[in-house]
Amino acid sequence: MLTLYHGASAVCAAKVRVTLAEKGADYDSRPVNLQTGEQFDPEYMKLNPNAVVPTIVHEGNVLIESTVINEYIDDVIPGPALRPADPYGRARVRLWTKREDTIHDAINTMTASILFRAELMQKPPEERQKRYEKMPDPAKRAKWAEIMDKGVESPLVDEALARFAKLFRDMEKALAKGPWLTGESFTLADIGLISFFYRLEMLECAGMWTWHFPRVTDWFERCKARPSFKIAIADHIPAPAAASYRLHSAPLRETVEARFAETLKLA
Ligand SMILES: N[C@@H](CCC(=O)N[C@@H](CS)C(=O)NCC(=O)O)C(=O)O
Repeated sequence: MLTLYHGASAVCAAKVRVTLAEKGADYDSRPVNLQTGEQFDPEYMKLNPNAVVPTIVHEGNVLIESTVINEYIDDVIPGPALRPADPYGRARVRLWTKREDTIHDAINTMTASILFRAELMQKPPEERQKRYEKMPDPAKRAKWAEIMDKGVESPLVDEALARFAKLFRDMEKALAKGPWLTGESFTLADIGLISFFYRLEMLECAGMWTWHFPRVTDWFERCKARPSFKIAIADHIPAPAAASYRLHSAPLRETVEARFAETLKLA
């Protein structure tokens, strides 16, 4: 059986859970608590030197990187195919999944500036720094320090909003030929974005698409209606976490929506 190291609300891990749910596959669940720093445990870092989730172990092989893991699962786990059989179709899926790391970076910017910062500000400065000082990537540490300092006022938030504007525009165009991002079939291209959208919804940012992109809005509602959404995403969010998202996101909703509307005008 496949072993999955994951975090309850970690969006990259949720991507892999959705793929497993779409396959109808069972897995050995190994939760990693990102809030208490279990990702920095030296034993876990032997599996994933980047100190992030997800990681899988399958037939003795360790694999990291959610996009790569999803392709591997599609190849080795029985169930419905989540990519077309023809090379051009697979390449079109790949064009979407290739963007996921940069979109994830933008999602992380929004989460850190709206939620993590507010939660960490309630702790003493030494505690705050502990959340990111062990991150192996210096660029990631610098990003966290900047966001802890400036919050949503950081120019990194503008960069993230510009990335979403481009993504939603591209999706709106692709979905004109839908119903899914690459056409008739639901694929890894769709799967890779669902947990990102849900995170933005939890951060009270859904207006970014519901106000401007009707096909994207419809696409996300159809993704949420699939059984895999409840099994792999919604059921994993603990009630106190959902409450914290609401508490910290609601006061910033109008600011973020207005900044996004400005971004759309500029882009
Ligand atoms: N490119 C990696 C990114 C993985 C990643 O950054 N995961 C986040 C959760 S979504 C994480 O584990 N963060 C740990 C931390 O913030 O310390 C992937 O797609 O697997």
